[in-house]
Amino acid sequence: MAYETIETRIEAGKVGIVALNRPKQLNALNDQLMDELGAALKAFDADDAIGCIVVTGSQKAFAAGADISVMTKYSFADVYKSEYISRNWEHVRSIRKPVIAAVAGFALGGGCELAMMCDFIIAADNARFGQPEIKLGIIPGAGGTQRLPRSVGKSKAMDMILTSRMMDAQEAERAGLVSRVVPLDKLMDEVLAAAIVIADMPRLAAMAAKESVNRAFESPLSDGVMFERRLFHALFSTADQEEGMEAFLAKRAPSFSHR
Ligand code: DAK
Repeated sequence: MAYETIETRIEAGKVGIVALNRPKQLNALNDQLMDELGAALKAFDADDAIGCIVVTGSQKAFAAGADISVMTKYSFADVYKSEYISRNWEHVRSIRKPVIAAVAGFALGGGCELAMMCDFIIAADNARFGQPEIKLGIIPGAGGTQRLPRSVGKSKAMDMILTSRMMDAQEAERAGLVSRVVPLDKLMDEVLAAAIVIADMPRLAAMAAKESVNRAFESPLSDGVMFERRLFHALFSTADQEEGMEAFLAKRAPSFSHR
């Protein structure tokens, strides 16, 4: 499929990369981009060769938020009737393979929310995160008021959302918003290395781990632990569980079949 607002490629035969590509608008997110991103993510998710997906932007901007030039024309009736955001912004949440956000530069508003919808964020040392919607007379609307406090705690989330201040990469790492910070010129190398490690893991275990960690955000502890326990039990029916344990005991490298 030919895309106009994103670029896709496959690295090492097993990692799907989606790069947002509206450089003049700092990758501001519009309907076309979100539709194309959704289509690309779903295609990689359905491709058996792919074991991990990376969403990234440019060195200057992961994404500077929803496209303000589009939003400025909307009324309540427009956004409510057309299910603005809900209808095509949350595809990433339905992807079952692990998705890493590789963030350099600005990740603001919907851009920060998109990064938080991914499974984890690796940031370049020039990354800046923020939810500046309040300056536009709105609030974060793609999950920012919910995911940011779960990541960085209530106090810091309130500080960012109410003052609109940006968080730099180091603060984001200290606060737990990002898993690691790497030099800008090493970002894609580091992310690709992590993505290859994940892609080489037994696929069913990686998918189950993702599903179980995400359940921690959606349910009380006892329900989450029960969900984890059931998936843990289920993995004993996979060929890769047998292979992984036999290989460990035989002191050899495992050969996973992803079944
Ligand atoms: N939308 C459209 N264009 C944008 C943009 C954006 N979000 N951000 C930047 N651009 C454009 C600029 O207008 C400029 O275009 P030209 O003037 O060259 O034509 C170009 O990108 C370069 O930007 P700057 O000249 O401003 O570059 P600087 O380096 O000086 O500044 C900046 C970079 C990122 C600090 C600045 O561009 C900026 O503050 N941008 C806006 C950031 C922002 O406010 N983001 C939040 C957007 S609101 C909803 C759910 C979710 C949302 C909405 C509704 N519902 C459920 C209904 C989400 C909302 C948002 O994300």
